[in-house]
Amino acid sequence: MGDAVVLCVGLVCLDIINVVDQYPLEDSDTRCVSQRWQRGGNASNSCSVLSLLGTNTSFMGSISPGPVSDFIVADLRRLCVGSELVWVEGSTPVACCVVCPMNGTRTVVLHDTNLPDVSLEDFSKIDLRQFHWIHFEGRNASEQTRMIQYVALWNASVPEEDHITVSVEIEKTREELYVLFNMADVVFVSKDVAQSLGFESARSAVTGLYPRVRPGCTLICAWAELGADANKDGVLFHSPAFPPEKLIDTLGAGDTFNAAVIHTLSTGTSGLQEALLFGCCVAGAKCGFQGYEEIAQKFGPKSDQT
Ligand SMILES: Nc1ncnc2c1ncn2[C@@H]1O[C@H](COP(=O)(O)OP(=O)(O)OP(=O)(O)O)[C@@H](O)[C@H]1O
Ligand SMILES: *[C@@H]1O[C@H](CO)[C@@H](O)[C@H](O)[C@H]1NC(C)=O
Ligand SMILES: *[C@@H]1O[C@H](CO)[C@@H](O)[C@H](O)[C@H]1NC(C)=O
Ligand SMILES: *[C@@H]1O[C@H](CO)[C@@H](O)[C@H](O)[C@H]1NC(C)=O
Ligand SMILES: *[C@@H]1O[C@H](CO)[C@@H](O)[C@H](O)[C@H]1NC(C)=O
Ligand SMILES: CC(=O)N[C@H]1CO[C@H](CO)[C@@H](O)[C@@H]1O
Repeated sequence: MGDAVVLCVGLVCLDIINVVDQYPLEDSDTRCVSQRWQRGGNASNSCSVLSLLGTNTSFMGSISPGPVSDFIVADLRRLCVGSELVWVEGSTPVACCVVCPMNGTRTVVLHDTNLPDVSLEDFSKIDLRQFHWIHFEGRNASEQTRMIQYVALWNASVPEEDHITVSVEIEKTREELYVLFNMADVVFVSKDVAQSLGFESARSAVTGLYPRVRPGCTLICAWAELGADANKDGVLFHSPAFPPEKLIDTLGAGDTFNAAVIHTLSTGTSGLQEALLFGCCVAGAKCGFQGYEEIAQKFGPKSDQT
């Protein structure tokens, strides 16, 4: 459905990715199998996947002028992701990632340059008429709460068909983010957060955490190679994982899953069970290749799947 434009708000950074066949020893001097620059950040990755799946999408986040932002801006354009960038002074964050497919590990060292987060003031400057779905990567709960309240006011002022659905991702184990549980229509809670709150499976997490969300909310928890579970008003859903023949690159599997679920739900024509299955299917397939591009051939609008 071409008119569902999705905005994702969160971090964008540069990922310098080194693929190695053996994790390097400290103070050693080794070669990698391959190296690439990739636009990263959870919300920014989800935008790439949404666009490759054929959903119009824009990214909103803070960025500082310089060679890193030149790369990022060109890459957003290359993947047809619209941008609502907030230009600030400082330096754009860069992450060095060492991906070791043999061990199934991806070690990330992020230089979080603490750019000021997108504020309500920035957010209130964008034209909300173009968006039907806004996804927030939980980072700054107080400011994001205000933005979501702003969307609620917007909803109240426009006809039903122009209402904006809100989703949030609660990925980091930071207590102050947990107020976001009860602010959205769709909540993605990570395995990390679920485990830190004492849950040992996706199913127990979506059941046990349901009292924290609003009635009618869709609560979703992905659990790596065990797939994902969801709960909507006490009705439980599950999808298994669909592992690729060979694990190549699991970096961003979670972001891919979120995007594929949002892609499915935002068309409004498919249910939650289909969304979970599609999420696991695309995320699993993504673990079998580097980066995201192949998603377009396998699952995009011109492929024969979906
Ligand atoms: N090893 C795997 N094999 C098959 N599917 C996987 C694997 N890892 C992740 N997935 C798929 O990706 C989805 C998201 O997983 P999860 O959120 O645990 O990823 P993640 O490790 O947080 O990814 P990242 O942190 O790199 O974004 C899972 O529901 C599953 O469908
Ligand atoms: C979605 O993107 C396509 C291609 O860029 C564009 O032609 C179309 O008008 C967009 N739709 C909306 C609703 O913005
Ligand atoms: C990777 O796997 C090898 C071989 O099993 C093991 O010796 C090594 O400790 C592992 N490294 C990490 C970082 O897990
Ligand atoms: C959240 O964002 C606002 C606006 O950028 C900023 O003033 C505030 O310090 C941020 N809070 C945290 C905890 O980062
Ligand atoms: C906006 O409207 C949609 C559709 O009615 C509703 O599901 C959603 O909760 C509203 N969003 C907010 C933030 O109030
Ligand atoms: C930059 C950033 O916050 N990356 C995170 C994206 O999400 C994964 C889990 O899905 C984290 O491990 C990353 O650190």
